[in-house]
Amino acid sequence: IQFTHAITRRPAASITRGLRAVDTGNPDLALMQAHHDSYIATLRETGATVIELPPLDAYPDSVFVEDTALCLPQGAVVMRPGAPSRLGEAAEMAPHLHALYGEVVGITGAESFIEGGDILVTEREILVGRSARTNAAGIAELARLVAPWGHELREVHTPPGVLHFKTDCSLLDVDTILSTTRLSASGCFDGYRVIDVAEGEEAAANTIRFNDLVLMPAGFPRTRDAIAAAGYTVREIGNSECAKLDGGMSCLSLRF
Ligand code: CIR
Repeated sequence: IQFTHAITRRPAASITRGLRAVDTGNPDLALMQAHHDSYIATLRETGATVIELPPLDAYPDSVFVEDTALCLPQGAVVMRPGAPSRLGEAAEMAPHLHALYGEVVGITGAESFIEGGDILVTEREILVGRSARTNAAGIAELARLVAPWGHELREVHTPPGVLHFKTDCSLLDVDTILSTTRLSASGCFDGYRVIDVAEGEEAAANTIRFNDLVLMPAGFPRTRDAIAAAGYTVREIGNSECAKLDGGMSCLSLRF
């Protein structure tokens, strides 16, 4: 799977009010911006076009654009984030998707909630994890929207206490998934090749493969070595500030 585009959004000064499961202190905007710059430069290095949207101060978590949409080859689906403070971020993304896609549809049900961080697209199926942000109605609505595009959905479970399904896994290639053992132990990746994140390095699971590079958060040497040993070219990106808000590599872009 080759990507030609990514959409990102610059972090806003309001990032200090971003959501977090456990408070370990506020992120530093300047350092986050520096990490964000290297993230974008790395995506661009692969030849892709990266669209950098301006900061949105009204939405402290808006740097985590992945949660606002699902970008498929046939079209884009605008999400309905389950975090009340993030609901409005989806409408902010919609016009940018219309500019790049012929077909843009949206999750609209008043009871439907779903965030992009809970969705893993592989070549054979779309895995969606139920979580505190994504409910059955949201998943059912997504299934109806993507069925005409030929996609099948499979519902899986996000481990308890984990923000999103993809907090704990990522797709490295057509049939290889990087996963924490607490997630893969559920059997949800049976039939795929699984590379386990090293014990104690669970936060390394939020990694992305983007064209010929694997972007992973810095500071997880055993997992980095395992990914490199499997033949991937790894780039470590500073993630200390996003990590304070439970964010990682996948959250920071929409890729298609
Ligand atoms: C949130 O709680 O929504 C943000 N602080 C972090 C979102 C991370 N997004 C992602 O994993 N896709």
